[in-house]
Amino acid sequence: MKLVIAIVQDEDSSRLITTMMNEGFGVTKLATTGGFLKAGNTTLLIGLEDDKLDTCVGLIEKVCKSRRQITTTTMPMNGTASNMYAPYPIEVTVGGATIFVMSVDKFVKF
Ligand code: 2BA
Repeated sequence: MKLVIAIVQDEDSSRLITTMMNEGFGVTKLATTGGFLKAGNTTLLIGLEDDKLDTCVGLIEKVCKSRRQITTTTMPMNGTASNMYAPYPIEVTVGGATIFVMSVDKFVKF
């Protein structure tokens, strides 16, 4: 058995959960926050049999789109005191999805 941990964008999460449920997967949704953008994203926990892994990853890939986002970082200002920083816009491409697959030693339900 495997546990899939999939970090996806909030915009894709409802459609992905509906798709996964319709295909018979069990899904738990966690509201999470990305460390870099410090913006909300969604983490899904999906427990499944090994032979369903490719189907699961394929569904995630089909539903989740990558998007560009502008964020601001700071850079040191030349010619000023060393503790002065200026805001600086950067563009990042946010997944798709970030997927971790873990082997499950034991699965128990009461
Ligand atoms: P965030 O950490 O908010 O990152 C959002 C996007 O910002 C990333 O998209 C990436 O394109 C960019 N980014 C992240 N760190 C960066 C850095 N140090 N410099 C420049 N750009 C950077 P994704 O790679 O698609 O990641 C989307 C979200 O997936 C992340 O949100 C984070 O919540 C999660 N994630 C990604 N890689 C992870 C990992 N190795 N472990 C745990 N969570 C991860």
